[in-house]
Amino acid sequence: MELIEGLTSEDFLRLGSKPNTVDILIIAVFNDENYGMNFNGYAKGAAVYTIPKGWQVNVTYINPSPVPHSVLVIEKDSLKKLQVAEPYFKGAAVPDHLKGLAYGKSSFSFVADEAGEYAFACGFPSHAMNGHWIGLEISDEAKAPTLKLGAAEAKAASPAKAK
Ligand SMILES: [Cu+2]
Repeated sequence: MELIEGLTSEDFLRLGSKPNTVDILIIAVFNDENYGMNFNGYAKGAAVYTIPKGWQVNVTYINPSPVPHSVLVIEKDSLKKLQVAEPYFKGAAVPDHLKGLAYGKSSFSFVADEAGEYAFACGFPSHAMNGHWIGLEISDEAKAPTLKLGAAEAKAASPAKAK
């Protein structure tokens, strides 16, 4: 488990090193929830990131398991599609998101320039419709990013990581 050694839930959401940027960590198969089809231990939208509109989102994706998964941002409404084709925001996907990635790490950035309800979804065929997604709200009202895990209260982002 070298890929996720030393990482904690504090790393799931951190302020970025520049203003109006945020660093998000998404770990596929974090535990056994939803037969492993989870991100950071949550599936079916049970975790929700809220990001102020206009912020830059830097995502690090890690899959420590031998089963291929991926992540991309799609509109929440398109979760029921069998094949999740393209990311909603420019650049908001890992490479080869339909093929997936096992035992690996990848990263991407995008600008959340449109408010709405989205999802961080797995692009591996049929996974998103089987619950492999968590929520992403791009908000006009939010002043700061938050992360809500399960029934817990939404939590503010951790401080930027010391470089
Ligand atoms: Cu998946």
